[in-house]
Amino acid sequence: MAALQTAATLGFTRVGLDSARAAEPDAVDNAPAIVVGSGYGAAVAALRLGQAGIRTLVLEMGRLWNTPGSDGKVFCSTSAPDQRSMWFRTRTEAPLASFLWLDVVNRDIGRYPGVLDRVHFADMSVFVGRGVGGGSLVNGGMAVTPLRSYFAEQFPTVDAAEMYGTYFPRARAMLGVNNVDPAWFEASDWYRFTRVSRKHAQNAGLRTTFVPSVYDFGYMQREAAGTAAKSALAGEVIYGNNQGKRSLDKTYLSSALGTGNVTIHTLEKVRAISRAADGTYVLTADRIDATGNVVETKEYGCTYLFLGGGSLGTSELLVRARETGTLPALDARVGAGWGTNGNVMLGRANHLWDTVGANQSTMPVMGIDDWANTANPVFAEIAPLPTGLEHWVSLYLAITKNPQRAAFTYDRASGTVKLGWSAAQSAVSVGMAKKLFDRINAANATMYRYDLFGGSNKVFADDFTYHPLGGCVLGQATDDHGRVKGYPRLYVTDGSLVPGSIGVNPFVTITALAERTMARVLAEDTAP
Ligand code: FAE
Repeated sequence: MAALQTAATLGFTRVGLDSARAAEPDAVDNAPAIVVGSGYGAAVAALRLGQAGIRTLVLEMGRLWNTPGSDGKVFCSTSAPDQRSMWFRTRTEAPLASFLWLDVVNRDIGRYPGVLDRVHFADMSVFVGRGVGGGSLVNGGMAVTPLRSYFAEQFPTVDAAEMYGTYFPRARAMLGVNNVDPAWFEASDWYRFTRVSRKHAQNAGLRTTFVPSVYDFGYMQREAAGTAAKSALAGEVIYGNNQGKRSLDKTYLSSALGTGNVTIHTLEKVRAISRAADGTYVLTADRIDATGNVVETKEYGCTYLFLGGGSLGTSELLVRARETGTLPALDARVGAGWGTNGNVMLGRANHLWDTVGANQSTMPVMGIDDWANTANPVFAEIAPLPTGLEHWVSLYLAITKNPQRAAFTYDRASGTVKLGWSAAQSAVSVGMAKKLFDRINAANATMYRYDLFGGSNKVFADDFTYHPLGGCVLGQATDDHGRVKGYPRLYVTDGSLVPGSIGVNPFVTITALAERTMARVLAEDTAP
């Protein structure tokens, strides 16, 4: 972390370039390689470029989360969120909007570049992390490798043997994936909620499976024993974890900065990409201050450009570039193939004797795995609802095999990029989740909760996703290694490569695909 703090505060001017560039105007900063964003795909790119000795600049629109606030903590708590919680909002917009229909979850906050964003489109909103580390700062840490057969179905042109033999293991090792100790899990107060949901799934004849995590379970056990400061056991997750989680700033990005070749600029949002006559790329970026005001507009030049702004960020940049004519030769499939990974959230009401516990860890460790049910494939993670009080709620995030896809389009009048996902497409995910949970309710004589997602008795939260995937699908908008069609030395390394669905939580897949891209690109494209 020390390396990160030092390097990220360094200025960045004209790194790694020879004298041929010296004649360029002062306003232009250049690097051989630029990486947009600092989430999973971007972090892999930055590390592997840095290790290859290529000077690299990372441009991240969020802030570096390393400075404690007045409470002594870097991130604010979920129960008393402040300005650090959300990206330029005046009120938080938590996924779980209410309890007993009461508006007791969300809070008024000051506008600030907070760590969690909820990006609204017409019929879908998308939660994303903002800051050095992207989604790793806010996510639930579930580090799941997809079923090999489903990976092969989604990526028919990728060598699955190589992925499962080389890149998935490499990604898991680098991310610091570990497993909960089953004996500790069975005895722990903090996972009673999971054991209750497991019992109810088993009563319906369903299979459950442990899922690995990037949260350090050794640390969590010390939290439980009272010998370490509580984070997962103190309700921390969607607004950041102050301890315990191996987010990217502690893994890939820290190593990237350690190479001495990588620099990160924060609070700089890339808004346009074009190409100079000599084939290099030109990026226009707005530098913002803590109030969101643009304090400077910068231009950067690079030979190699890696897009890691996530499914939304990368799709937006490329759709705009194609439609405004700055990169007119981009493939027609740029912007297409987007999906929600079939996400639906829901709650069930338990019987009074089935207590879920006042103590709940925020890190899920188990899923109900009914993916093999070809009539209705669903993988549902058993999610926590840590309120500090017994509430008898079992919460789930279901990942359904929803085949629906949508596209991003450019709206000339507003200059914005829209997402064509409709409520009818979400209804497909709901239908699948309902089939599974109707079974569980029938087997346990339980019912759904109607009070958790706003005042309209909504049972299935189908209007948001944690897993935006697609928009620049591998093998369609790019070649089989993330090279963007039509533009040499332009690459995509993030979740936009995944065609809308991967059947499990996606960051291990995104990381492994980025490792595969970087191995190929460094071997073939950057040779002198
Ligand atoms: P991502 O991590 O989103 O990073 C993109 C970065 O680029 C961000 O830092 C942006 O601020 C930045 N950016 C975007 N546009 C620009 C621009 N124009 N200029 C400069 N910077 C830009 O991308 N997944 C799991 O596998 N397991 C989980 O347990 C899990 N839980 C989740 C819980 C929550 C609440 C959320 C929101 C997500 C969760 N996810 C989980 C999803 C996971 O975090 C997500 O798939 C990855 O973070 C996506 O990685 P990317 O590299 O695509």
